[in-house]
Amino acid sequence: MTKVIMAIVQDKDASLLSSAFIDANVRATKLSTTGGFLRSGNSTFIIGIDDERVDEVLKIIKDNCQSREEFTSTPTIAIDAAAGDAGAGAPIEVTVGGATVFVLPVDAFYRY
Ligand code: 2BA
Repeated sequence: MTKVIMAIVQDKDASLLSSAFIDANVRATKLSTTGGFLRSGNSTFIIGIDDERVDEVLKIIKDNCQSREEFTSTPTIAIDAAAGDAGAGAPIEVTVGGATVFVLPVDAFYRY
């Protein structure tokens, strides 16, 4: 086990992605998380994997997650300020990516 992949995906894709990991015999942990900007739920997968399978896992993520247009349901103060008085409180549209992925080195791995 040489890498940890952390993948933040949309809830809508999480179930399909979980199934794809099982089919490919990739072990993963799914966390229910919240995007800092939209403040709505998303899913974060933690995957411990050997170096030689990193590309395979990235492809599975890419193939099972899609980007979507979303509207902010609870606009932040920062958005309101950027929009000016006229736009205060108005929902804005953002493109949420299919997956935001970090690949990290693993110093040690234990299973007890
Ligand atoms: P959220 O923080 O809820 O962000 C959702 C989407 O809102 C983002 O999609 C982006 O299109 C937009 N957005 C985020 N911050 C913005 C800002 N300051 N100004 C304007 N638009 C902004 P993605 O970039 O695809 O990100 C999807 C989710 O991935 C994020 O949800 C967050 O949970 C996570 N994420 C993205 N980049 C990250 C990073 N550098 N570190 C940690 N988590 C990250």
